[in-house]
Amino acid sequence: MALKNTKITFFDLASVYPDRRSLSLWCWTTRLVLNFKGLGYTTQFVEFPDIEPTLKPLGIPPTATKADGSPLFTVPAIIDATDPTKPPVCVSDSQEILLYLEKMYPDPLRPLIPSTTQNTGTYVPAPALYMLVKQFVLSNFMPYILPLVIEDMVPIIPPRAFEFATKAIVAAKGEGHDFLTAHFVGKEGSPEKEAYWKKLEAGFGIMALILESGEKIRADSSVSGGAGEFFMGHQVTFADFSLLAPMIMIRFASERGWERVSKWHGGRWERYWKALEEYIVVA
Ligand SMILES: N[C@@H](CCC(=O)N[C@@H](CS)C(=O)NCC(=O)O)C(=O)O
Repeated sequence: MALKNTKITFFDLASVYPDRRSLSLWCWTTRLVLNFKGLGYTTQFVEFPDIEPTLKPLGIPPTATKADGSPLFTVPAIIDATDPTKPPVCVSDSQEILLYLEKMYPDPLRPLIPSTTQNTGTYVPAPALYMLVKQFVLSNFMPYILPLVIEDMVPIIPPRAFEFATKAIVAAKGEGHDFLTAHFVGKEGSPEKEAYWKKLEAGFGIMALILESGEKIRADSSVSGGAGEFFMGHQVTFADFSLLAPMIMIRFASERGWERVSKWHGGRWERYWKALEEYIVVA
């Protein structure tokens, strides 16, 4: 698909991979949206210690407040300089970026946030589905993913970023901690770590159940074209990217971790990855 003629700078979190691909769930949700929409963009990779010094002078707004009351600057962020007659638009926070891109560059036949009134021509986003998946992932996947992949992830984190994250942990927990030990739950195969894998598998199990029941309903009905493997059948929506992003995080941090996940639920997640693979591209 030809790229749209947009001039967007995307600020993403760098890893040590040669293509610098991110290990960040949030950054991946934004990249998936940019890729899905076929928008023209360039990536500026930043490491943790460089986020604030890079974003602040550009006028990109912070997304939260630190414990000491100062503003917290985060990636993903974008600057959209597509319209030469207007000042560039700076947007931070993956949720805000999604809403901005969906509004500025809508694709009525492939809305990422399907609207309840999409056939009437009035755009009224119906956020419930993707919010449900996003919140589910945050509560039921994220507490387990980092401890499960941390050992494999550490060598892929740029050393300065590791030191930066360690400093924040020492500030919060005191000396004797680093980014690895703070998230470490046990060696691969230990009962402690296996218990975490079981919890993550249970979370994926609920998502499998939901996707399966949708497939069954659609297969039983007269919907043309078969069941479809996404939350909305054949239509990819942001609900799918909310589920795909943690899978990307697992796979890019730990190939052996992904080996395990990809076999769960009859290989569903390997198939899901393949169905969405065209959007998992570092441009
Ligand atoms: N609510 C934000 C969260 C983004 C976020 O936490 N990003 C992390 C990287 S994964 C970050 O930039 N952290 C900077 C820091 O903690 O100093 C979003 O959805 O974009």
